[in-house]
Amino acid sequence: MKNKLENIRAESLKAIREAADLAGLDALRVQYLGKKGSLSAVLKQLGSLSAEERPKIGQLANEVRAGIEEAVKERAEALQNALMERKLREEALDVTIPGKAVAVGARHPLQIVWDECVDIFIGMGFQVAEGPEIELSEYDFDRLNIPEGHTVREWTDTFYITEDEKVHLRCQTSPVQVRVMEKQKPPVRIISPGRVYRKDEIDATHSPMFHQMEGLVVDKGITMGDLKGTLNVMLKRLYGPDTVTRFRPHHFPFTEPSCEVDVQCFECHGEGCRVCKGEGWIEVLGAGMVHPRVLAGCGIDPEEYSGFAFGVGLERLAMRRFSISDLRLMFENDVRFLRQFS
Ligand code: 2NL
Repeated sequence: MKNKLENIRAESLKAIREAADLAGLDALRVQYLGKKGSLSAVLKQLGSLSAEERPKIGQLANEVRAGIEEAVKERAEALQNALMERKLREEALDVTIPGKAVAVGARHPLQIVWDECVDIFIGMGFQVAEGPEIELSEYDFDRLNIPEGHTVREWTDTFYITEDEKVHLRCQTSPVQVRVMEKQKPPVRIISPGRVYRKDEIDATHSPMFHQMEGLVVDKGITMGDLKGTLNVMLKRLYGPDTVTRFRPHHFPFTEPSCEVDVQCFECHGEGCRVCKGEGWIEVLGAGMVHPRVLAGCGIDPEEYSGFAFGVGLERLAMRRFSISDLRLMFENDVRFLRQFS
């Protein structure tokens, strides 16, 4: 029996030292130390020994068991350490590798002036109104007091959708405001930014599609003073607090009286230079008191209410703001152009 125990000790210790992984090691532990293991098998035979031998063999068996347990513990630790080291090696992060750059876009220059204008007017209590780009000629022309025979109504000036010229791509955002006046009792305080269409040939200053922002205020007692005050605030916010403005008489069918608004040239301060083409002034927008016929056509009594309106081209605003010399750059979507405004 002594030999058997020594054999078990030698064989098990060798196998345990060579165990390749934790699962294999556990199988060995069961094989040698388990209830049905080889050590238990030997111990079952202790009873057949003489009283003299029994304690010696018993003690030896205990030593063998302790030795095997110790070996299993050591091997388990070694395997666990090796496993941890491999994981640390394999899952190591190289924190010095440069990160992946996120491609951040830039707002389009047109969007920048659009947002700025909207902010300015929201700050003065206006609401933003939107409407269809395909309009009824009734709303884009007739209701705005634009008579038959006006150039804007010509085939050559407008993109008609229907043969009878009753439906077309809007050439201003005024019909949006007509629709608001029809539905909403004064006070009305709105701006309507959006796309408009004219049948123009493309060049450095013309495009068949461009963006306009119109504004409209209707209430009791609205005067030219309100118009001037509001537009001065807008232009000073856009061009700086020292901006000098000029309101010059003009004609629009939908306003009476009407005016065009200039800002004094920021380059020469009115002297006349290349930027203002010798004028000293730069035209920025058109405006006027809403024509009584337009108010009446929308169900608003012009005896009780008055209003002012204006329209400004957003491309021109952006071109002046960012010194862009060619309108076409706005619509070519060349990233080298767009990145300049980030
Ligand atoms: C321009 C400037 C303008 C308006 C637009 C307008 C809208 C309604 C009633 C009256 Cl609903 N007027 N809009 C007024 C004056 C000027 O645009 O240069 N247009 C060709």
